[in-house]
Amino acid sequence: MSQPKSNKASVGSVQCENTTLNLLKANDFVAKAIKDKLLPHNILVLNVCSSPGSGKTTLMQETGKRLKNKLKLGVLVGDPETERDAIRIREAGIDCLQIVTGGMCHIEAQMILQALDHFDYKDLDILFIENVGNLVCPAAFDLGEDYRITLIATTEGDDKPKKYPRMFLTSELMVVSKSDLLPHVPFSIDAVTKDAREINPDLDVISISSLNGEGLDQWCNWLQEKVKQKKSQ
Ligand SMILES: Nc1nc2c(ncn2[C@@H]2O[C@H](COP(=O)(O)OP(=O)(O)OP(=O)(O)O)[C@@H](O)[C@H]2O)c(=O)[nH]1
Ligand SMILES: [Mg+2]
Repeated sequence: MSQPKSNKASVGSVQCENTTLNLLKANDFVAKAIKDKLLPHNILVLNVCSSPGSGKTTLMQETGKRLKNKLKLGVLVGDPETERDAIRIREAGIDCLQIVTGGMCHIEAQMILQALDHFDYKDLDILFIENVGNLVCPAAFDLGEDYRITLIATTEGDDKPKKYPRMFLTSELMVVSKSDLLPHVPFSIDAVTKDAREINPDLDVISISSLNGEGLDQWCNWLQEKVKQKKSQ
């Protein structure tokens, strides 16, 4: 079995004592239970992470518009409070269940396991998990996903991968969002890609704008390719 994402070592000059390892071991146990539960259904599970406001929900909505007639999509979306994101996603025609974390800054595997009892997932091609907006804590919690995707918006600054390395170390795809704003902000796609790949050389990178549609074909192709690979496993 591959090493659980939550226990992957981070890089940096100062390593703090990790006092949360027992909690993470318990989480990894539940993440494995999620994998076992979903295994017979061949569902591609994607854990979508980012800082607050980088464009995760907007990307879910745009993905729905483009792929809902080709693939069966579902979303579990986590927020500390409100049903707002779930309402937006359902308006785009995708089945969605809101996970209200009650103030917690990340989704834990046990929340997904509980949510699956209330969500019709068995016929899905893709189950997206939109994580709570946060570049730190979600990196530590394996949710049983096949791939972790991290958005970084052009408005956040291109220095973030080195400051929040574990998020990028444990992701397979980095989506640079809000590319339509590039003419207005000091942000270099080359610089952010170089930094992120120094942490994780295997990281895929796609640049998108949910506003003008740039890169969304490439994003949808990435998703369709991963679904194909999942179904052929
Ligand atoms: N210019 C621009 N704005 C965008 C784009 N995508 C999203 N936005 C805007 O960014 C804001 C935040 O978008 P959301 O999709 O709610 O972001 P989020 O990551 O889901 O936010 P949280 O769930 O709160 O973490 C909204 O005002 C969106 O309209 C984009 O591609 N370009
Ligand atoms: Mg959102």
